Amino acid sequence: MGTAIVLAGNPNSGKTTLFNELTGGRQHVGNYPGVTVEKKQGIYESESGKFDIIDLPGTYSLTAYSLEEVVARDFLVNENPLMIINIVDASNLERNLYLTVQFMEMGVPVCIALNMMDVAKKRGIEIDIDKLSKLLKVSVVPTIARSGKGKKELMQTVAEKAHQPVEPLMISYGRDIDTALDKMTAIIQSTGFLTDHYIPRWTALKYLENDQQVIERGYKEDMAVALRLDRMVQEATCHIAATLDAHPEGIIADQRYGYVNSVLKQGVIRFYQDENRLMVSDKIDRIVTNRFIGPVIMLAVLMGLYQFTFTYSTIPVTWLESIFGWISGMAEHVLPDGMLKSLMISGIIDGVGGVLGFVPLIMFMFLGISFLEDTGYIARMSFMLDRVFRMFGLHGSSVMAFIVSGGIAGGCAVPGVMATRTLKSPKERLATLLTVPFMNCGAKLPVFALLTAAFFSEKKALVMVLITMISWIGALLVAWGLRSTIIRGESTPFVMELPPYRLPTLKGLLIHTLERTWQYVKKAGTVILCISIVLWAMMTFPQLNQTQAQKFEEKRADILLAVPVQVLNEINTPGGKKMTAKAVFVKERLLRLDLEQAQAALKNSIAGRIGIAVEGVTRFAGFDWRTNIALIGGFAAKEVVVSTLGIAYSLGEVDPEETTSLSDKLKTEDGWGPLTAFSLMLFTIFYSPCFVTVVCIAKETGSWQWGAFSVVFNTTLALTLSIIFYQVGKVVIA
Ligand code: BGO
Repeated sequence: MGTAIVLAGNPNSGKTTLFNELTGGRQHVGNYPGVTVEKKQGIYESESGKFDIIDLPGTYSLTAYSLEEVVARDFLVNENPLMIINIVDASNLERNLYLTVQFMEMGVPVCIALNMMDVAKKRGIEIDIDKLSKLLKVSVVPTIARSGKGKKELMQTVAEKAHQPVEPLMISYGRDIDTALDKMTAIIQSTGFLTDHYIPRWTALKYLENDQQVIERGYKEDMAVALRLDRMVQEATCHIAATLDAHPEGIIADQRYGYVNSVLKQGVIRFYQDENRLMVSDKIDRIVTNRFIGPVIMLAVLMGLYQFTFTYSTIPVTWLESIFGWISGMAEHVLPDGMLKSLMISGIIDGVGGVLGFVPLIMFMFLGISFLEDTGYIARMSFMLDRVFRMFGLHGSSVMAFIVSGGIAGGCAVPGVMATRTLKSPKERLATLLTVPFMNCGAKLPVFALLTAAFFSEKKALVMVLITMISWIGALLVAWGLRSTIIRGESTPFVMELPPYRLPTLKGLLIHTLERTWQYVKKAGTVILCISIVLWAMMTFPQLNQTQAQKFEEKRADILLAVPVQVLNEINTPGGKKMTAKAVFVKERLLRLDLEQAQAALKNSIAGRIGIAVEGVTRFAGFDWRTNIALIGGFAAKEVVVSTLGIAYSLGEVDPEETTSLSDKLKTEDGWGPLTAFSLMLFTIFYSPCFVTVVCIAKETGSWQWGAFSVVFNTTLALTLSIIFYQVGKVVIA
């Protein structure tokens, strides 16, 4: 082992200042061998000993991308210094510790000089130094290099720890990388490959990071082993690209940051304002996080957020509906009957209306959430609920997304998915956003209302409670299942420290809200419009062929030919004087014919054909082709289930708010009963989210695979549950 102590750290962390403080006038400047990078050397001498101090070039990482990084790394490997004094900027811990972790992975002894403590204090950052030291298992000494404060303690610690053996840090990089790392490390160890220079796991890690310097050195050292390692890296890279759609290098960097983050989140950092504010916060917390009153306050706050999002946003939603209603009316009036008119109204205008219709909801929800976030209340809520949610692999903050999505029946999964942005851990966020669609959004309610009115009119309240409980239990169990299988991984340690309460500024709230809302419009808008048009086409094409259409025309002609001209005039002058009984009768026959034609057209469409094709499976859950078409329509928006059922049962488009005629009809239909109705409710809770939610899931996760997953997984789950329920129910009733 050499005798030098090196100073290493990020640029601007205060290395030069500390170097000057330690060495005073006893320093000289040269170059590192073969390169023009400046090398400063000096001597520190005190009662704790005499040390050579070398100032390494400032770097953020230890890859081989820049000359500075290569120089720093080579120096550590070739000169084998006694110890690294790693200067860490206390006001920017996360970024600085990223480098620290890499030193520790190299297995070189590290002592942290936690510099800029004055700056951190000014910024309201308080650091638990003992905890940081304990978690990282390295000595940490606070310093203010500018004033020389802490330098003596630092050098005493260095003298004490310099000769102690160190264990290299081993971070888990996730199953795929860890498996490759272990296999490669074993080969490196058994062949002694580059072991004179690096520790085996570090070499393997650098191979996976595609580090050209180490790879070139490897070829010179032993071509056979180097090629074997190359192959293993290629295999791992392909596997990771296929399974995680990422490069090993990216995952390694993410996991390192994840490690640093988890250390910091275990109570190492605390932000505070000033003593007075802290005391006020403590007093408020005594009530707000109280074991008994806390949950009541939380429920009230959640109800308040829910009310705020869904009550006040109805005003702009109504405006938007009126505007789009007016535009539709204009198109209806101006455009000639035909395909273009149908596309304009049902595809484009409804599609744009659909995108913008969510904007007020999202805006109001984010305004509410930003307010709770900025005041500091969300941290309290997460703190109180974390233990419960953690059991299911979620996070305390998941609760808001569930509530907004319809945890209290009547929300909406689109803002719910967006609300998961408050979750910092990617795995818990993913599990939350995949399960929030199980909540009972406002669009599912007309379906429940229709079926309850038809088959459980005596037990409306009980059915609603049951449905709410099933959706919560289902969502939590699925989250647990996902977190134990495909989204497996440690839960993020929860930040137990709670920031002080603050009064948010209006400007801050508005900026947050507008930014997040704009992201929804920008990211999801165009895709939603396209899918809206595709769904319209699925429900419209292919149209009835000429012979089929002709048949309806002939029937219409038969009716009209059989009535006197006077009655025809009565029918054709709407708003005229009261119609005679004969005219009313004829008009009803014509209307019934229209409805039959609409039913035939729907049955003939792509959606209709799919509905008929899957009947072979869905009848085990009690659903015939008509229900199937309605459920396909529900992919556009869940309330469409009701209106499409209306068309499928020749009642025309049923208004989801007014379903008496449809519920009366279902009561008398063959194949319908309480069992089928509840099976359909179960299916409605769990099956594919509407496509707007699917687009949001894809955009928020950054992967269409997760969007597709939510469609396939949820529908399979829903069908399985409904079939089990229906079949068991049939046996029990029999
Ligand atoms: C300037 N506390 C404070 N407050 N500042 C510090 C500390 C500390 O503990 N340690 C260092 N600084 P370098 P690298 C400057 O140069 O040692 C300051 O890259 C200025 N310059 O004084 O150079 C230090 O070697 C004009 O600040 O870092 C320096 O790692 C106005 O952090 C800066 C204000 O230190 C970087 C500061 C013309």
